[in-house]
Amino acid sequence: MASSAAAFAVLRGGKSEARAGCRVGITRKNFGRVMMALAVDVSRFEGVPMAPPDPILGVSEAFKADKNDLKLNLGVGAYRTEELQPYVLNVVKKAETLMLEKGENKEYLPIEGLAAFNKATAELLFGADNPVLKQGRVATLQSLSGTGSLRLAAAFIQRYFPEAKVLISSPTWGNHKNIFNDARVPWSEYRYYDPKTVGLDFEGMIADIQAAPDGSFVLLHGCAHNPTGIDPTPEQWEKIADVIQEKKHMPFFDVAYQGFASGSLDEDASSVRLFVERGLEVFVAQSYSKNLGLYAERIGAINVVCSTPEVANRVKSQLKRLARPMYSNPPIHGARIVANVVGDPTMFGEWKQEMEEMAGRIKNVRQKLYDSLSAKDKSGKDWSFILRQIGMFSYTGLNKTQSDNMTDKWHIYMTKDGRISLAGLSLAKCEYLADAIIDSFHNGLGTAK
Ligand code: KET
Repeated sequence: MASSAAAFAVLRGGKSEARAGCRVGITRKNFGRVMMALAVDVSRFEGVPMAPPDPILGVSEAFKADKNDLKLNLGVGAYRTEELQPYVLNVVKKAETLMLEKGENKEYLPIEGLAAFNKATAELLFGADNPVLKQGRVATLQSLSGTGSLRLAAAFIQRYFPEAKVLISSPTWGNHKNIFNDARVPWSEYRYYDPKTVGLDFEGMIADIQAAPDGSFVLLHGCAHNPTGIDPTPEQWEKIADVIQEKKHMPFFDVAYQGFASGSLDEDASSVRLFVERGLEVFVAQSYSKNLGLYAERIGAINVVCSTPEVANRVKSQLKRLARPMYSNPPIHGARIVANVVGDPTMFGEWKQEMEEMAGRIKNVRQKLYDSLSAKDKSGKDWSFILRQIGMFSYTGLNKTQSDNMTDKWHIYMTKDGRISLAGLSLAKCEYLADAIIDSFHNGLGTAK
């Protein structure tokens, strides 16, 4: 309807009508109520404008097109080895071998996904002994990784809480706003990052959550906040929970980096567990893109902790109802990998070890980048904020112009908010990166944030 209307508009009064020759070869067909105009020399997509490149995934496209040998992709948050190659975890290969040996079929999964995956993923998140699981109070649905799980939850909010708005941290992962926009869920921002301290604006955050209308949804990053790498302390999480509880808000966690912040799966889930222990109802979107390196498998889950098992059943039934017309049911391969790894004590142990190694490699480059910056930069600038940030990223404080300088002059690809993915950095490239940052910071046109 929209495209036929657009084509019609183009021919009736749009700018193409004015172009010489456009009317040549036009035929008109009657499709019921809409009189459609078909022209051989006018595309039906005339009214479709070019979309801008994605601020994160578009960086990888630009990187691929660059022929310079020095180029470095620090855009997308994807783990690379020290040789800057993509990494498939050994436990993933093991699980896949096992799956092949078993000769499992490719029949459709139920709408809610693979039962063994849903059990494993909820246990990983909440802890296997968590009473909410024993009591059957969690609605868990396998979905299309973190993004798909967030999108499903957003559709649920739009349908059942049409008056509510979602509070999002400023700044946040670039796709959060798109997700809520597309789901037609209103959102506003709460203060999070303080450029003066290069740390958390805790008072601003609390004040904004307090000032929001009662019953708002508060989107929180479970750990390793993207893009800042700054997480609240355990005491600050308690205070955040107090305010959310007071205001009858709904906590909504995005957990895309469990295990990547501290290297410990349990520690990284402690924020979520704290809210659950208080008896609150909670949304949690999970992703296995980063911690199991299953980016392209699109494997994750949406979990909704509810006050009773009966409520959980109803919520789950509605999430399934939303998923069915969107994508019908989720893919099986990644779900089987996760179920095999998390559900098997030996493989689980091996995974934890590999994750510690990945997190350790990132910590090493973080340290080396800091050392290189401190040694090379004679301006006296304090770069120690880099060491205080955690997870895959460093939020450098470079503004857009300076970030452009990083790319245009140094062939270092990064997002324009000044975020660099340390997961895409090697020890060997730290000095080069430090040179580029120092040059961009001091000489890049424009002023630092
Ligand atoms: N939440 C956060 C906070 C996040 O950083 C990502 C991905 C996701 C969810 C979704 O990941 P998924 O693969 O859908 O499970 N972030 C990286 C990749 C991307 O932008 O898609 C990134 O920030 O580079």
